[in-house]
Amino acid sequence: MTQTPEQAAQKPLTLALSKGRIFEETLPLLAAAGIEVPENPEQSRKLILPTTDPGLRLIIVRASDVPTYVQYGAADLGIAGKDVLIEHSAEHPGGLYQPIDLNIAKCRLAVAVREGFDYRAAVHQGARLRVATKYVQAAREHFAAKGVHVDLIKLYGSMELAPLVGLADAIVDLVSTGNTLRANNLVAVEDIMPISSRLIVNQAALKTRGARLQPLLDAFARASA
Ligand code: PRT
Ligand code: MG
Repeated sequence: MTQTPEQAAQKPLTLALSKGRIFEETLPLLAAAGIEVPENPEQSRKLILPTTDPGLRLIIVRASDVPTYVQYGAADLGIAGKDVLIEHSAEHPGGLYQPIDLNIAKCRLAVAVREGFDYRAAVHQGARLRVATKYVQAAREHFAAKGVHVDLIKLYGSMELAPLVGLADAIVDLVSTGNTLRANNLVAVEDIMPISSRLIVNQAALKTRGARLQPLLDAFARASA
């Protein structure tokens, strides 16, 4: 894996992102920088995608793995939701430079409960709440700041099910249209924070490949302003 500085300078920049909404909403930002992506990861199943800029390639990874690829330098930069970045930073503090809020893949992190569950009364009475979530770090900070005692139950998906089958009193989940909550007879009772995706950059790449990275960072900043 050891490279001479000349080899490193010639290697294309690698941008890590997840398929789905982040990929779709990144395409217009790349287009604003004059860069097109000829292949669609949903169809091609390729994990490394060329772009029309020979100096830039994409890698397609799980949303929660994007910070890991960037932190270890396997990707020079990446795009990840604030939700993912909060959970990652709790385990790997200080490893990532997060220069630009791209204002894409927007939603909010919220507390939701079963319709009819009196969340305010439970909080007011000082009841110990069972909260299921994938966002353990953000949830812990939120309830600690409010002085609410919670037992957090870590889940990896389908949080909406937990209150319906008695696993938890509440969930902390991302909400965009609210359709998923409604379909499962849940209601959002508290907003925790607005979420959008940020550009993240490997610290070493910023130093050694800054001249290559800067025009791309500038283009992203202009396109997302
Ligand atoms: O899906 P997978 O398990 O592979 O990973 P992921 O869910 O982490 O990835 P992906 O692509 O679904 O989400 C990537 C990023 O998009 C997240 O990290 C968020 O920052 C952002 N984002 C924006 C969302 C949503 N909106 C969103 N609505 N991520 C997830 N959702 C889910 C939410 O968890 C809930 O299940 O959609 C459902 C609610 O949607 P509504 O419209 O019914 O309210
Ligand atoms: Mg998803």
